Amino acid sequence: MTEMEASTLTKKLRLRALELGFAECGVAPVEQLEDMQHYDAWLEHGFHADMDYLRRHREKKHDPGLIVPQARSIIVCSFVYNTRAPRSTDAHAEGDGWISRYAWGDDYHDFVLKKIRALYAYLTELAPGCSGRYYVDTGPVLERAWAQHAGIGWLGKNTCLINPVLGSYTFLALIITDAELHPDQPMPDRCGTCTRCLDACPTGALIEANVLDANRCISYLAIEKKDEIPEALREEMGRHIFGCDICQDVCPWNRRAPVSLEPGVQPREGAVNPAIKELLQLDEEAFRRRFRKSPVKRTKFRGFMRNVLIAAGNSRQPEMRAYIAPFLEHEDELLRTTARWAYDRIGSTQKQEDAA
Ligand code: B12
Repeated sequence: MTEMEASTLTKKLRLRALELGFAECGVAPVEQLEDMQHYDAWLEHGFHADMDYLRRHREKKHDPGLIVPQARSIIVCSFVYNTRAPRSTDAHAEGDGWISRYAWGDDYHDFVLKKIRALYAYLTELAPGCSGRYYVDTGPVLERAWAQHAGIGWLGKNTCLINPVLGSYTFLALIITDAELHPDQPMPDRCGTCTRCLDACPTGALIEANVLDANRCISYLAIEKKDEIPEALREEMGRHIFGCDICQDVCPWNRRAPVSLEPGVQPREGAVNPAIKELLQLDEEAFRRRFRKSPVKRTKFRGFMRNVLIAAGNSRQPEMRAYIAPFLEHEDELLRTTARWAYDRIGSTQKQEDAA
């Protein structure tokens, strides 16, 4: 393929990506990424917590050629999930919890995957005989690092991919292919001297610029951690029930972040600032119904209720105790012990207030 042909093909792909609803599309040439040194150091420090798959993915992440033989190009697209609704850092009622912005609508693993699949189909139409693999989140690929090399953002101090126009409320999707495409230039870092994200993280999970210790990250604790949440971190979790948006909500690049009209990301009823009391009354069946096809289902009922109980404790509302009480006798030890913690926390808060 001549350079001219590669350039035309790349332009056509970009146009198609925009038509499919992606906000950005760039191409990174497959090469050794310096970022992989940071990745290895991160694993060595145990910052991946219990996410063992990140260790298993290491070799393939180093070499995309192990996924697609003769891989030459990585096409990275971003998809805006921001909607016009409050930030976690805005004041909200003490009886309300917080579900992460990205989880207000449908599961992006489904609807963004459909879009990247369609883009891949178009690529194979334009360049018959090429091969590739596409992923949204779950593949053994360092998505944000490739996105930076594809010129669609930089790696912020909060570790998120930030784009100067779009901000960071974006999902990433990519295609690894052996097709020859016209590469973009990596995007330079524009965080400057700002440290708002580092300063705002309640658990100190951003231990330095660009380095996140998942063991302390509220998003990890509330979504990925399967068992007990360490007591020392429960208070700092505040009323987060699923994921966390703080390090993005304080980012100045998100102040004017555009919103998406995609039906899949529009908040479902009760997704924004859900009432904790109401959530404590869900049984397994009602949980499954309410969060069908939503990212929230990932925690399953058990993990979700553990988080809701912690949020209830942190709400400091005496009337919450009546809703926590049934869990004190729950057959699952995790829910029983978390309920005890929540119940006692409200008790101790009440005592402090009475004494004051
Ligand atoms: C594991 C994982 C998590 C973990 C760990 C997060 C993390 N920071 O690594 C947990 C569960 C905590 C998590 C949380 C979230 N996640 Co997540 N997650 C992933 C996943 C599957 C892998 C990420 C990974 O490999 N991390 C390993 C570390 C080492 O990578 P890194 O932090 O990006 O570090 C890089 C740089 O910062 C730099 N670096 C590291 N150390 C150093 C040191 C120095 C000195 C320097 C200069 C640079 C540097 O090099 C590293 C390698 O490139 C990706 C999907 C994928 N396949 O890539 C999604 C992904 C990163 N997550 C995503 C999202 C949306 C989230 C949340 C916003 C969800 C939420 N609201 O709760 C939060 C954001 C938290 C945060 N600040 O990162 C999006 C991010 C989109 C974007 N615009 O950035 C992704 C890309 C999924 C997707 N397809 O859309 N996530």
